[in-house]
Amino acid sequence: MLTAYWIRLKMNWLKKGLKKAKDQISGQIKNIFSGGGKIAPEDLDSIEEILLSADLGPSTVIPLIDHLRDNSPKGIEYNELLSYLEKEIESLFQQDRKSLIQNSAGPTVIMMVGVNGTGKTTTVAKLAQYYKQQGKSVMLASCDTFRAAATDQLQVWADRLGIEAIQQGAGADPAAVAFDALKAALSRGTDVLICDTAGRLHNKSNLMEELKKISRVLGKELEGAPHETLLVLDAVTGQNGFIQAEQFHKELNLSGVIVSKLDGTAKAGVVVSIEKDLQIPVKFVGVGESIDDFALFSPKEFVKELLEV
Ligand SMILES: Nc1nc2c(ncn2[C@@H]2O[C@H](COP(=O)(O)OP(=O)(O)O)[C@@H](O)[C@H]2O)c(=O)[nH]1
Ligand SMILES: [Mg+2]
Repeated sequence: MLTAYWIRLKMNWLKKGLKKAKDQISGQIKNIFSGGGKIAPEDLDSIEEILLSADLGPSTVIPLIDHLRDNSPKGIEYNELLSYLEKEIESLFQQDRKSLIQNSAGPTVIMMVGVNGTGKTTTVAKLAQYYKQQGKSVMLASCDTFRAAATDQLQVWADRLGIEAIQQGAGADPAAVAFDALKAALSRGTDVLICDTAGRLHNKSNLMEELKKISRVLGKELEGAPHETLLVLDAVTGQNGFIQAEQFHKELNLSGVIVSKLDGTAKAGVVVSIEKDLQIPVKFVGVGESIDDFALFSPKEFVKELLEV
């Protein structure tokens, strides 16, 4: 059961999540080599453009291409180019990769944050499913009290998953909901509590202050909580998403990023910028709207899939 689940996630992530980016990168690189043999140094401009258009960012792309220009005056073979790019891009990711922190004394508390519409609520459900498949008990906290629809949406997922979502309805204090939910998780011995939050608030409330308050309240009730603060970032927003990550990290000290909607864009390179320039690990990716469209992020598989035909 668990194995089938993992295989499905892995296939989804590689095929579905990276299809557009793969067409953009390996598809076009292949075209440059279509005549066979080596490519000339002047073709490196086209390779540079291809990598930039996938949002790999100038600070990553330019040094790579400069190195090839300086060191391959007689041209480069296809395989040589691919293995160089694979090795170098993979080395930009954090090498010592940890999975999500577990609070063995229980519960493990996770806060999901991000701007409106990035996919937080959907990702809360995907992560709950991920834990359920590992035999863990999961509870949700409906801390997006901005609209009644937000609570309803989380409740629909909770019902489908057969788990409980603690809620107080629209307009309630999000920190009070978090407090209630943590109390409930502690008293029931729940393994994992995932808190959904709002991406915007009512007039005059400051989103970051509200999120910090939720975090403080959780930490007061249970030492070390929240154990993970995960930002959901919509891959389609590219560079804008990168700025969001920077802002959330400054305020909330993120423990990781989940990149959603990777299926909808060729700009998968944003994943590299987040790790390299912000030094925040990308822990999972979302590759569609259904609950299984989700996978643990692996830099090796990511780079291989993007570059190899
Ligand atoms: N294609 C695609 N759509 C997604 C993904 N994750 C979420 N969505 C969709 O994005 C929209 C907003 O998601 P929601 O979870 O409500 O975002 P929230 O406002 O951050 O809670 C919904 O229509 C989701 O189905 C994903 O990985 N891929
Ligand atoms: Mg939501």
